[in-house]
Amino acid sequence: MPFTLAPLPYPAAALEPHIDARTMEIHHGKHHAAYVTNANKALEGTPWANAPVEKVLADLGQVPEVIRNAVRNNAGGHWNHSFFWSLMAPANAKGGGEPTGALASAITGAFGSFATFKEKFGAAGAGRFGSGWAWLCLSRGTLEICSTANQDNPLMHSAIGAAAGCAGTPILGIDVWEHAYYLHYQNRRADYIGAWWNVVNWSRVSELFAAGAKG
Ligand code: MN3
Repeated sequence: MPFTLAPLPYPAAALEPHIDARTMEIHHGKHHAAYVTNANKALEGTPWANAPVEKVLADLGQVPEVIRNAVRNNAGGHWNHSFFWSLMAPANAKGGGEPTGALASAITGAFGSFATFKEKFGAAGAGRFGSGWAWLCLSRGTLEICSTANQDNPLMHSAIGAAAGCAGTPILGIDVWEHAYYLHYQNRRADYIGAWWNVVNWSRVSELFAAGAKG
C-alpha cells in the first residue's frame, strides 16, 4: 500500500501555547500531506511502491537516479514528520519536564547534565543553516547530537553515508524548517526551540531509547 497521512495523535490545538494550532494544521495537513503525495508519485510503478518508508530510506542508494532526489526529499519528509508528531504531547499531559530512568542516566553520562544536553541540542537546531533537523541518536551504545539538511535523516546513513549528516538510531528530533514556527515565532527559531521543550514526550523518547539499546 502506498503511504498514507495518519491523523495527528492529538488535536491541532493541543500543543498551545508553545506550538499554535494554525501552524500544526498547515504543517500536518499541507506540508506533511505533500510529502506523502509526492513520495507516492515518485515511487509509483517501482519495486518500492508498497514498501515501508524505513525500507525505502535504507534502499535510497538503489532507487533509480531519476527519482532518487524526489524520494530522498519526500519519503524523508514523510518519515521525519510521522516521527516528529509522535515525539510531542500536550504540556499538561505527557509533554515537557525531564526524562527519567535509564534515558536520564544516559543523557547525563553523555553530556554531563540535562541542562547541557538541552543547550547542545538547541544549538544544533539553531545552528542548522537554512532548513533541516536536529537529532539525538543512539550510536554504538552512546547518545550523540547531530543535524541534517532538508529532509535528510539518520535512516539514510546506510545508503548515502556521510551525506546524510547523521548516523545511528534517532530517538528525538526537531524540525527547524521555517514552516515549523514562522507563523508564531517569525524569525525567532531559538524561541521556538526553547518553547518546544515544554511539549517533548519523554516517555515516548524513553521507549525509543530502550528499543534502540536492545539493538
Ligand atoms: Mn516540517
